Amino acid sequence: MLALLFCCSLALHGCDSAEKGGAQQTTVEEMKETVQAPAFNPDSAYALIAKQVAFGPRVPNTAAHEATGEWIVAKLKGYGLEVKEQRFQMEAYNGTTLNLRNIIASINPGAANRVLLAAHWDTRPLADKDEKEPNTPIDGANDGASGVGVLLEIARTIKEAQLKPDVGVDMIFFDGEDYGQPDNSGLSYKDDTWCLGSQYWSKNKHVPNYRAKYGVLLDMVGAENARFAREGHSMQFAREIVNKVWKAGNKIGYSDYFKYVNAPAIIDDHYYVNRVGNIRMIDIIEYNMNNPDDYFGPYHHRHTDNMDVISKNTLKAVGQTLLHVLYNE
Ligand code: AHN
Ligand code: ZN
Repeated sequence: MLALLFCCSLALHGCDSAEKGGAQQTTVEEMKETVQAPAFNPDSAYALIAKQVAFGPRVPNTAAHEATGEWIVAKLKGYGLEVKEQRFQMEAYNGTTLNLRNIIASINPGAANRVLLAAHWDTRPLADKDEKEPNTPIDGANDGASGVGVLLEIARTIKEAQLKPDVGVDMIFFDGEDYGQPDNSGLSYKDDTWCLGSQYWSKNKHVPNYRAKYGVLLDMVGAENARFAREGHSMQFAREIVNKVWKAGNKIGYSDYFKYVNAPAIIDDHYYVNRVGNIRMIDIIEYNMNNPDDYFGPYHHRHTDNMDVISKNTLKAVGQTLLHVLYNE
């Protein structure tokens, strides 16, 4: 849909004088008529998260991981997206060879103007922050499954909707994000042990010379009362995109979630997409504003990261905000 421009002060003051007036100047952005995006269904997103968790922990080199990858591909194809898979191997911090798979899906593949959405679909092989059973894998309902659930539900919503966004949408489901070196591994610190799938993709795009206007990464976007702050690398690489998304979230009623608060920079998939892949990407990631000792929520890398932490209200806030952004590009 073409953005409809109108000059709101024309009738009262005449366009020229209003513009020269400075204080009354209206930016082009504000003069665009807002497109109403279709409704994001949080019940459906919740079910898509529960389904992933039911496979068991999605740890690379396990049957549950393989089966979940197949399921994500089948879901995307079922929603009419064009799907590409990247299978590759990388070595983990502890020397294990990981069999990994990035999944890339496209809506409206012919559109030149594109937005890239991302989430990681693997789960951490350990619960290294948990006092109990720190060496067994976690459900990763929030850390992993929530972002995937929101993306799949966005794909389903666009498929079902009569009105489509003008912009093309690509979705990347990164593998091997959460196999990073634990703090207490006893090994000397190694760089670049997290985010293996995004490191691979950033060097080996699924399409040569792939370009997107910008990207949005979702990580831990499902916990009850989640707060999303302006993360440091997102601000450093893509401040205007943070502003755009936060403005959208606040405008449509989710000011409890999208906070105008700055948070420290973290290494997450968006870091490699920005630094190595040369595509600006922000991270929507929960920030625990009340705990100076831990960036993340109390369930993080613990066995409590299960379906009990997932809130449909949070899923709705994130999913509806992203749909609003896509439909207004
Ligand atoms: C670090 O802890 C360095 N990065 C967090 C990335 C992450 C882990 N996201 C989910 N799990
Ligand atoms: Zn994690």
